[in-house]
Amino acid sequence: MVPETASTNADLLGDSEAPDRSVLVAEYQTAGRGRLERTWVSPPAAGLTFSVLLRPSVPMVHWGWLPLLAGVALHEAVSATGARSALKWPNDLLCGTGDEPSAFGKAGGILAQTSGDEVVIGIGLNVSTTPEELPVESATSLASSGAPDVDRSELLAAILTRLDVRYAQWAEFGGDAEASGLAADYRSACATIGQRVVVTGTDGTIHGRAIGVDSTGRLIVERDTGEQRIGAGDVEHVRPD
Ligand code: BT5
Repeated sequence: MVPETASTNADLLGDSEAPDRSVLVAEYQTAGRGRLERTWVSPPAAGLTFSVLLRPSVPMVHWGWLPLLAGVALHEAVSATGARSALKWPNDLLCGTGDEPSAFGKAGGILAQTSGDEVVIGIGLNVSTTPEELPVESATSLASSGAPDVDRSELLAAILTRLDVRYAQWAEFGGDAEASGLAADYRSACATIGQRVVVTGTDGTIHGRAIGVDSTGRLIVERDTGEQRIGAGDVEHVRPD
């Protein structure tokens, strides 16, 4: 645990001395990273910002499941606090209080980065962050989602435990997400499936209905022109008119 650093992901990435499952927690990040050069912004001690270094023994072809696996672990630990949560594909944690999980705000984000034989999974989660402290309108926190008194240390321990259990199960099945049950659990936690979506990715912008997640973790989108499988991108859940 460090009081402050630029980015826990940056600190662990490429650290050849760090053993498998090293964890680095920071109370504050001055340059927290999101995907695609975006940032993660969180005031000191209001949330959790940490990274876990993994050296997976399973074939690299399955590593794409790791950020989704982390999403499932995060969802499980957060749900146990009493907050309602769901995943937005690929791995945003949504929380909220209404009836419709797909319309919840973003309470957590995951950034997986690979270097050689290591994968660093970074998790940012808004815990007691107030609406004024949240950096964007689409963000929320556990405190605003029905879990006002969460102990951050206990929650961190719960997330790491769930991550450990999920990782061991997945590794036991050689990284096979279907055989290990990970894919099924991901699908049932994922609020994106069944929604009208706009997906922005390397193939441009796609409009359609998300109808599933395949066995490699890609989002299946049904369009007028047929099905498309998307490996990476940003999803917006479109509310019905
Ligand atoms: C993510 O990226 O959501 C991954 C965030 C990972 C952060 C962790 S913290 C520990 C570790 N060390 C790091 O340096 N990073 C990891 P992405 O899907 O690209 O979303 C980024 C977008 O989320 C930003 O452009 C904002 O719109 C929004 N955002 C930034 N801070 C947020 C916050 N605290 N809560 C909700 N949304 C936020």
